[in-house]
Amino acid sequence: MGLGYVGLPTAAILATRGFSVVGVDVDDKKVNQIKNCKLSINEAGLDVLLKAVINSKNLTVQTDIVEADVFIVCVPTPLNKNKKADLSFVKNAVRYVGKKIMKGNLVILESTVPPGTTKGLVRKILENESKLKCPGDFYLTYSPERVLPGNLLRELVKNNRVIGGIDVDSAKKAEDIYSSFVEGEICLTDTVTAEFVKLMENTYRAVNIALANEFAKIGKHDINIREAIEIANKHPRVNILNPGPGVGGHCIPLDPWFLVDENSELIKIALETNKGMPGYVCKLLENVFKKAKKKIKNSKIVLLGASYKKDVDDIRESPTDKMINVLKKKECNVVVYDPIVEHCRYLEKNFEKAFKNADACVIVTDHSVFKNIDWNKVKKLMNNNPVLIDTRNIVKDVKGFISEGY
Ligand code: SAJ
Repeated sequence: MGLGYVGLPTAAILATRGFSVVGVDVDDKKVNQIKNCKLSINEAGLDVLLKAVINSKNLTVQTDIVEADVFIVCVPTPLNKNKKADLSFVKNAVRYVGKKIMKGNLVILESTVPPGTTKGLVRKILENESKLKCPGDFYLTYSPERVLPGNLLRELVKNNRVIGGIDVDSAKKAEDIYSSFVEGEICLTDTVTAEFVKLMENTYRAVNIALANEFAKIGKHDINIREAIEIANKHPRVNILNPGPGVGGHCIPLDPWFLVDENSELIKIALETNKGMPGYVCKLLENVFKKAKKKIKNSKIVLLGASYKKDVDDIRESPTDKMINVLKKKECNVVVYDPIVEHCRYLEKNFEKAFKNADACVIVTDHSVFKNIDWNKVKKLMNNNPVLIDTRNIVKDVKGFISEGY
C-alpha cells in the first residue's frame, strides 16, 4: 500500500525474491506510469529493477486492494499545521486493509509514526473493519524504512532492520518476510520501541546537523570551520556533521516534531536552528552586498542547486525554496540553476543564461557536477564585483569574487 519512495522499491525487491506482489496506490496516474515502467522517482538502478519485475509479472500494480497473506503499508505521514503527525493517509490505507484481512494474515506498517500508533490507532481500525482480534486472529508489526535517498536500493538490502511486533509471533512472521532480502541484522522488539527508534534516528541527525550549523554561525569571523571540524573529528569519540544552508527532505526537518512535547526543548531548538539557516544565508548575502557597496534590491542572484541535497532531484523542504521567498521579498531577481531537477520556481537550465549579468551566486546544493564548474568563466559572465556565498564548501582557491561561506 503506497507506491512512493519506499513502497515501490520494497515491492520491486520482494518481487525478485519469489513473492507474488501487488502494488496498490490511490493515484491512478502513478499506477499507470509504473505499469509502463515509468518512474517519478530518480533512484539509481530502480528503472532496471522495475522493468524486470513488471515483465516477469511478479509485480502487478493497481488502485484496488486485494486479499493477501501480507499487507505492507508505506504511505506518507506529513506534518500538519500544529506540527503534529497527519495520520490521515495511514488511517485510510489501514481501513482498506481491514476490509480485506483474514485470520492468519500479517500487517506491517512502515510509515514514520508517533510512538503508540501501531498498537493503538492502527490495531483499532483493523479490528473494527475486520471484526477480528489482534493478537490472536491476525499478526501486526511496525518496521520502519531506513533507506537514504540516492542510495536506496543498496540500503534497503544492506541496512540493519528493526521489527516491532504486537507480540513475539508477529515479529517473527515479519522477520520471515524481511529476511528474504535484508542482509543486515534484524532486531526484534515491540511496536512502540520500534516506532521510537525510527524517530530517535532522524532526531539524532537533525540535532547533530543543528550543532554543526550552530558552530558555523559562532565561528564565522575568525575560524575556518571546515578545518576545525576536520581536526575535531580526529578525536576518537567526536563526529561533527557538516554545516549547510539548512535541512531539507521529507524526513529530518519534519519527523523529529513527532517527539516534541513539553519535555523536549533541545529537539525543538535544533529544528528551529536548522529552519533558520536559509534566512541566515540570506543575511550573509546581504552583508556581503554591503561590503561590495552593491544594492541587493533589483540585483540578479543565482541560487546554485534546487534539490534538498546532492545528486537527487527531490526539492521537498529544500533550503533553495525558502531562500527564494526571502530574496523575492527584497525584490531580487532570482534564478535557480540545477542540472538534475526538472521543475522548480525560477529554474534556468541554461548555464550561460543563468549566470549572465548576475550579481551574486549562492551555492545551496553540492551536486557532484558542480565540482567541475569553471569559476573563472562564471566570473566573466557575471557583473563587476561578483559575490559568491558557498554554504557547502565546494569552491577552492578561486579569486576575483567577494566571497563568504562556511
Ligand atoms: N545535511 C547537512 N549536513 C550534514 C548532513 C546532511 O546539512 O552533515 C542536510 C542535507 O543537505 C539535507 C538534510 O540534511 O538537506 C537531510 O539529508 P540526509 O542525507 O541527512 O537525510 P535524508 O532526509 O535524505 O534521509 C534520512 C536518513 N536518516 C538518517 O540518516 C538518520 C535516512 O536513513 C532515512 O531513511 C530518511 O531520512 C527517512 O526516510 O526517514
